[in-house]
Amino acid sequence: MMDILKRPYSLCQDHLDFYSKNKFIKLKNVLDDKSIAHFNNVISKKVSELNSNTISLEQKDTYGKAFIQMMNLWTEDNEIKKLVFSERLGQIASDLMHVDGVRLYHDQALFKEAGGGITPWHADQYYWPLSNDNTITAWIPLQATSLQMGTLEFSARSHQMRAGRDLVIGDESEKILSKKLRVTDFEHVIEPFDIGEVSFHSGWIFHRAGANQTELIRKAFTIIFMDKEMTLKEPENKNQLNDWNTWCPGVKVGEVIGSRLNPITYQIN
Ligand SMILES: O=C(O)CCC(=O)C(=O)O
Repeated sequence: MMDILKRPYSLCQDHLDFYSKNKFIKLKNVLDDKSIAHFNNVISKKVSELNSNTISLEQKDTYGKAFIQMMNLWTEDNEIKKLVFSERLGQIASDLMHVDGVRLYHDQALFKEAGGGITPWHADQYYWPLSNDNTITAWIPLQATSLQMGTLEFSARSHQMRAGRDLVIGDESEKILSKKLRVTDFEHVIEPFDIGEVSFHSGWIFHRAGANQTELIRKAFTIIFMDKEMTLKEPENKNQLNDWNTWCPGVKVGEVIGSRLNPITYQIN
């Protein structure tokens, strides 16, 4: 059944050119109905098992309202590990970045509750102590995702903008970045996701998601890949320091990030 996780995904030159230019891409049929149903099931079970939250949505801040967040589920569940180690996903990330292989930074489940709030504009790489931007997040919705559920939105080519890279995700980043991005000619891409469609975005692209206006949970699972040669840089803020300790334990500044939490998931033979 899970053959699809191993099967190569063929990317044409147009895909590669689109990604190079825009630093994100949405690809259809990366996974199929069966595999999505399966991972929806296993990931949902794991999230409910691990979720100890008792605070209601109303009591949460903007970040808390955006989603229930559970990290590195591959270390908790062997089925989820199959998805994270999927050759197909690793190959796509590797090809889009033009590198010889990728390793894991971390995975996470991002479940936007019914009535959950927006995910404010932000760029991920602000949080990461990584020496370059050869990073890609695969955002895998676990159901068909309508605009009303809060799909992932991108500001195409916005990696060119340096302003706003120092912003923590929150009310401020949403306010400042929506204003800044509005006066650029970067296209704001807001599209639904079909079942099996997956997006891939790089660390400096600005992105957000809308609120979940439905009665259903918007379930997404993300896998953050980096070039297998990625080295650790001196952290530039306390979030990067925290990420170093949490996601790359024991790695020294300047070294390739090869801790037990950062296995190579795909490489060209
Ligand atoms: O799922 C979301 O709402 C946001 C996801 C995101 O920002 C990311 O995966 O980088």
